[in-house]
Parts: sequence; C-alpha cells; structure tokens
Amino acid sequence: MARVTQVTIPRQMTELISSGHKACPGCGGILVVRHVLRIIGSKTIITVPASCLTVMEGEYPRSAFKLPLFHTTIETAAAVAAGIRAGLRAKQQNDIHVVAFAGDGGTYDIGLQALSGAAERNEDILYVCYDNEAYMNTGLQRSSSTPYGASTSTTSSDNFKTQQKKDIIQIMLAHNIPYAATICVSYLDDLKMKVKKAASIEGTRFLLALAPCPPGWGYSSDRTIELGRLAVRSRVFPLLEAEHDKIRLTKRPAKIPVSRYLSMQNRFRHLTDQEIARIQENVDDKWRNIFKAE
Ligand SMILES: Cc1ncc(C[n+]2csc(CCOP(=O)(O)OP(=O)(O)O)c2C)c(N)n1
Ligand code: SF4
Ligand SMILES: [Mg+2]
Repeated sequence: MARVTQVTIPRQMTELISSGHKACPGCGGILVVRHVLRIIGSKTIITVPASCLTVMEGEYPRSAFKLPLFHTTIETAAAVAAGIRAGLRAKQQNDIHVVAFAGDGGTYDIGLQALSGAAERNEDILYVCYDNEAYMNTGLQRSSSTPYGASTSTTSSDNFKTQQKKDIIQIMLAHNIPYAATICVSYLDDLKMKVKKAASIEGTRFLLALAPCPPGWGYSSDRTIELGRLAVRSRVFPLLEAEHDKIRLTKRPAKIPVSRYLSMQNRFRHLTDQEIARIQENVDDKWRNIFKAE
C-alpha cells in the first residue's frame, strides 16, 4: 500500500486545531493532539472516544478540529478506526492516515479489548493514547494508568493508590505490532522523529504520550512543559521506541531524584519519605532490569 513517508507540512495547514478549543489552560492532552496532527498533516481522519478530548473539540455544529473526526463510544476508538481504514481501502483511498486519539481510561481499561483486537489483526491505524493518568472528564477517578501513590477522587490521600501503573507498552508489544513508542511534548524533536516514523509504517502503531493535567495533578498551568521534562529526567516516564519487540531508549537523561517530579504535584503531597523512597526504588529497578542502565 502507498504510504506517505516524506511528511511535508504546507504552511497554511500546520495548525489543525484552532484557538477557541475547550481544553483547560496548560492541558498536556491538547498539546499532544496538536503536535501529532501538525506532523501527520491534514490527510487524516481521527476517532475520539468519550474523554476530555470530546469536550475540547466543542459541541456540534462547532468544532475546533479542522479535519474529519468521529466521536466513538469509550470502548471502540480502535474498532472504529479499523472500520474507517476498511472503508478507505474499499474505495482505494490508501493515502489517508487513520488516527485514534484516546485517553488512558479509554485505552488501558475500557477500550483495551477493541485495541487488543485491532493490534492482533495488525489493523493499519495509528493509535495515540494521551495519558493523564486518570479519568479526568468525569471528575478525576483512578484508572489502571494512575501511578502508585497518587490521590484521585476515588483514592483519597489517606487511601491512595497502592497498585503500580499498568505497563501498556509491554502489553502492546505482546501483540507483535510493528511500532510502539512513548512521547512527551516537552521533547518535540523526539516526538517529531517518532510520529514521522509511525506515519511511515504500515500496520498497528501505538504512541503513548504523557499528558500532564493541571487540575487533575494539582500544579500551576504554566508548568506543564517543565513537569514533562521532570517526568523524563527523573526516569518516571522513559522516552523509548520499539520496532516489533526490540526496545531502545531514545533519551538517556542524567538521573534526577523522583522527589523533584512528585513534589510539584498535589496528588502526591501526602506521601512520606518512605513512600517516595519506594517509588524511587521501583523506577531504579525498572531501568536496571529493562534498560540495563544505572
Ligand atoms: C462504558 C462507559 N463507561 C463510562 C463512561 C463515562 N465516561 C465518559 S468520559 C470518561 C473518562 C475517560 O477517561 P480517559 O479515557 O482517561 O480520558 P480523559 O477524560 O482523562 O481525557 C468516562 C468514564 C462512558 N462514556 N462509557
Ligand atoms: S481536565 Fe486535564 S485533561 Fe481534561 S481538559 Fe483539563 S487539563 Fe486537559
Ligand atoms: Mg485520562
């Protein structure tokens, strides 16, 4: 199938989301969508399951998105994207990107079955999870992406989450998909390289994007980019890519303590030094065991 490998972005098309969208100030999620679309370009159809992103787009007949967008049920972003691809194939329109943008609740939890089915069939779609680590649109409930120690509206500070964040990258790689990567809007060169690569590959491609959320995580809205950097530098959110099952780090930052990342967010402010040390240990173990790095 013909693929767009050289991504050229005509000047008037660079912004595919208009100002006047309804994201909160400092929303990391809308920045993910904005930058991915700027690189992918306007020959794109997107699916969006129930999430904050549904609200960000605006209510019918208005839309802040300058391309075709299908709102789906929260379970079906990947299935609908696969259906759109099948329709395009039937019409021999093979030069159009089909992209699903879904939250962590719609990816790690409620939409996992459809995503797994699409990945197992190696459907020709790009799936982007903007991960704000909770069900934000419905009032900050815990998801299986919420990290250990975080308080949410369903895990209060005196009863915080005690399970680890689910490793969705490993789950996706178990499907033997051709490409998976993590991205962060604080590292745009890295993001651009990965989105371009994902756009050039056929089959199911999965991008996990860290999406800091000022009201949900409890920090000032002007610090989103800084927080993304701290997530990467503290090694809480490793920037990596995997072609089939070969994982490689795309950044090896000099290590800073996880406490610098955690202390900027109210959702972790109840943690004791002992709990923070435990989180540090988990991060260190992961780097040692998976990335073979100290
Ligand atoms: C089956 C089902 N359960 C619950 C809901 C209610 N609901 C709508 S949006 C949403 C939050 C989705 O969270 P996430 O996917 O993480 O996106 P975010 O809101 O954080 O951007 C929920 C629970 C729904 N629409 N369908
Ligand atoms: S609640 Fe969080 S994810 Fe939702 S629009 Fe606001 S900043 Fe973005
Ligand atoms: Mg979420």
